[in-house]
Amino acid sequence: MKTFELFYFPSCPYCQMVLGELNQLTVAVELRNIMENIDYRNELMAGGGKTQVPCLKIVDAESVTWMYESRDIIHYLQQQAS
Ligand SMILES: N[C@@H](CCC(=O)N[C@@H](CS)C(=O)NCC(=O)O)C(=O)O
Repeated sequence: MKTFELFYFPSCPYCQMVLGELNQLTVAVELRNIMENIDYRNELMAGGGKTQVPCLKIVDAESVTWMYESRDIIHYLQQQAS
């Protein structure tokens, strides 16, 4: 089983595209606003290697993947929903 966390901030247009898509899908994604919580920003930097948002953290039993790029994230989430 995989879990998902989306690192984002509200005024980012790329994040809004992903959030808009999320509203259409039934995939459970926990939201991590990096402007609201410095711990999320630090986690993103430490794990993903940069603070660019949106970034989808994908966790499964064996690995953690940090996916950047709104288009890739949207495409990936659409696949998870289908
Ligand atoms: N090509 C990227 C662009 C993402 C992007 O430019 N994000 C900006 C916020 S709107 C950002 O995180 N800038 C700060 C940084 O790169 O550290 C995408 O489509 O996701």
